[in-house]
Amino acid sequence: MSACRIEQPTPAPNGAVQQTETGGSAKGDFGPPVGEPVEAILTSPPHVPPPTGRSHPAKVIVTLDVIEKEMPISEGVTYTFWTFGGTVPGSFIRVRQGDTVEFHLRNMPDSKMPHNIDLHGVTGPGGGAASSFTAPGHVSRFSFKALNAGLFVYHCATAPVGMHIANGMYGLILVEPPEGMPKVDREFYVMQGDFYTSGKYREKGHQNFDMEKAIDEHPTYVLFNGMEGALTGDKALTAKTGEKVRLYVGNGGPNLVSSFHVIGEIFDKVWYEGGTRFQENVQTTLIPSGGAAMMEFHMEVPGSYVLVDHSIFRAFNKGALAILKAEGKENKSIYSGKEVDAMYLGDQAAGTNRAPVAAAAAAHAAGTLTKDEQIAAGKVLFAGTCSTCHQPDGKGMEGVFPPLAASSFIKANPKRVPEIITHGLVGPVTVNGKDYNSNMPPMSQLTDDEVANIATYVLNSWGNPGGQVSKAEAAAARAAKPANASAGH
Ligand code: HEC
Ligand SMILES: [Cu+2]
Repeated sequence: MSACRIEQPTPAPNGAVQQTETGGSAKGDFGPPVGEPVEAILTSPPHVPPPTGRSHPAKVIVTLDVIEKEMPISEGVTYTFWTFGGTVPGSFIRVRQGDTVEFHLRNMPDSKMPHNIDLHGVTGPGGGAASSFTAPGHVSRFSFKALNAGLFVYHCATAPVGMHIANGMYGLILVEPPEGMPKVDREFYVMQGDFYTSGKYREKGHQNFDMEKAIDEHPTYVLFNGMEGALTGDKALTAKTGEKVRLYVGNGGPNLVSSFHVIGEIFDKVWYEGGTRFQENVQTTLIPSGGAAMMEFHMEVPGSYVLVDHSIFRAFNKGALAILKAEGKENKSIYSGKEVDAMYLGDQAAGTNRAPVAAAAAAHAAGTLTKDEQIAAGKVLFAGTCSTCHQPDGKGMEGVFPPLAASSFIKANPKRVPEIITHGLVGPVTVNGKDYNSNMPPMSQLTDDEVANIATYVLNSWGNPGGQVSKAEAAAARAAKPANASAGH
């Protein structure tokens, strides 16, 4: 096998494109394993195992543990995940085309469910599923020869399959071409998944799987690496300017297709669908459920680059957002502008401390929530939700967004604040002697806790009359028929 297999089709002299072929699985058997068996190095996301560095086929032993465990899915929200290797996505597996993989699947004794594994890189019925059905406390073993090079998804295929995948049972296996992957400075492992919880997005406390929502394909969360914020703040991916970065991106689904995009970067190369050929100069690449892609880019300008599913409500309202932070010298000849700021990232911006939100949720659960805790949480939430329009200091924007600071409107009827948050406000209003006739969209995505905390913060800030809004009052405001805009006067 020569290195030319990953080169692009080159135009033939007559101008027609000549397709070079790798020969697929028929050419992927390089004979029996050579030398002693090797233990595969498995890594947790976002890490990728080192290249195999081998030039001969080997017997590779993979031992993967199935662990059912409770982990955070968002700040102050927990979920019982079913995992391959204790993480979502599961451990990254890296082998070389022609390797014989001896797979050991161990289901931990404290598991409640049987599980198995279907690797899309396996040639054979079920991709390993039938041979790997494993009851709690048991181990199963099967072998396969990795005949096709590429980046492949693996997942649990135990009934109900959708539920096992929705609970986080997927990961990636890279089958390197014989000559290995081209050298880069950094490799990262990112995998998208959609999640279905009984409560709303960011509803605090433990959340159960919601089968109805899953069947309807209405996810509560769409996430990279299994948790909102798994790759933001101090857990952001990092690189330096001048470096070449490769992402191995999978989509576990179970339902959604990903429009994968990095804000502020252009993919120099995309090995679309995780296959052998690459496309160049790509903005957004489609990653099907149960599919994967590799992409490469060169870091020129320092700053934060935002990985999103460009089906953009998923990024800003369901969690599908990660950060790659590049450090290095400014390069004003390439980009003169400023860093992506809180306007774009909201409460995902580096330095935003969401701890007060979790603290308030915990206090609410314990029945000890104080007004000060609500104000502290409300301040964080205000910054992520309201400050874009009303400004961080509540002063609004002349003629466009009315002030919340020392607002005559709020003073006239403080009780309307939670109602305005959940239902929005349309039509003429007069605030502090100035007229506005605009449209505030409903912030119905917020949970009742969040509405209560924001309202309490607004009422106790910037010279407003004070007071406290409870979760029950927020729920009542949501349920109430919205009054018309001028009712406060
Ligand atoms: C997209 C911009 C936008 C966002 C985001 C927004 N508002 Fe508003 N808000 C407006 C506009 C515009 C009005 C005036 C609507 C009208 O003219 O009827 C308004 C009016 C108000 C009023 C009544 C008028 C006043 O100034 O006292 C309150 C209270 C209020 N907003 C609170 C909030 C809170 C709290 C949030 C965050 C949960 C929020 N708004 C988010 C645009 C926004
Ligand atoms: Cu399973």
